[in-house]
Amino acid sequence: MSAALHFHDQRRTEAGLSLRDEVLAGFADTPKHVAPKFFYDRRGSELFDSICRQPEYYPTRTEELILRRAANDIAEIAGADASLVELGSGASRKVRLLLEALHPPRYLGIDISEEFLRRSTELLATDYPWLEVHAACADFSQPMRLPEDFDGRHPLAFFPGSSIGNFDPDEAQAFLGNLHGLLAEDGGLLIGVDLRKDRRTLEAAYNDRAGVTAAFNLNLLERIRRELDSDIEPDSFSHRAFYNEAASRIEMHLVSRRTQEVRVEGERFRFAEGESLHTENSYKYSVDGFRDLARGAGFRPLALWTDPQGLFSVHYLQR
Ligand code: AVI
Repeated sequence: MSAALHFHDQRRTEAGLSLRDEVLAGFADTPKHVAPKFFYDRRGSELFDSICRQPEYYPTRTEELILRRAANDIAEIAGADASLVELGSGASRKVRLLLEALHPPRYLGIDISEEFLRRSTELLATDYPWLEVHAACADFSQPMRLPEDFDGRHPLAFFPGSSIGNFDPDEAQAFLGNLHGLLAEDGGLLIGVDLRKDRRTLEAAYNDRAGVTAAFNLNLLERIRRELDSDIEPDSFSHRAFYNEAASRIEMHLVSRRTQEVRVEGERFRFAEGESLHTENSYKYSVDGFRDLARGAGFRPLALWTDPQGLFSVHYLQR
């Protein structure tokens, strides 16, 4: 364990972090839904890490390949004194490629899952003794501020993994607008964005043969059972993921295997057989479509890297 870790607790209980409120509101709605940020308890973060290693899930390894090839160019654009701020840091290994190329004076990892965040940032502090390592536990889908040490210090924000795709396009633009406000005048944003492609490749990535994505989706119900007063039975739901081409997104659902009534915190909710609980959208963009979105949030697209197959993109946006 490293003593060098600076920890900032920026959780805001009023800002939509409550699983209870989310489930009670989402189960009462038509169609039923729960926001994907609730996937990431400890088990969910571990399962996501495992998804990233599945052969069908191309985004992680493709983004790593792009970053490995582009790291020196990125370092040149960012400049020598840029602090690195990683959003949704989790167990990310990608940031190591950047740390090694940029050699920044300080790093801040921001994540919603405290345990995972502590573990991964402590490891970074151990492995890079020259680096000042900060960790902020925060829900970055809500407006937030950078800790003082990072304010106005030429930060480069890094938002990998196409997590931007988990917002609806309107929310994505609002989120990018918040980030634009968060960064100092000469700051930049390096962001990974999954690209549109054929249905087969996309659907395979969200229906891996080992069943890890299914377990990740169903863990949301396990979490409701563990953390709330609920009799929900995860076994009575099935994982479903498909490409909604018209909307340019993968949709994930949990489908009720039978007609059932579920109790949560004293309230009862009816699920018909085949009724779906919508748990995630994962939007896929064209390069131009994403650039337009970024411009709409005030950013200036400066550089772009993709892989030879055109599966994934990494954009450098200037504030
Ligand atoms: C975190 N996010 C970008 C992943 C995605 O691909 O949308 C989450 C995920 N859901 C199922 N598999 C991976």
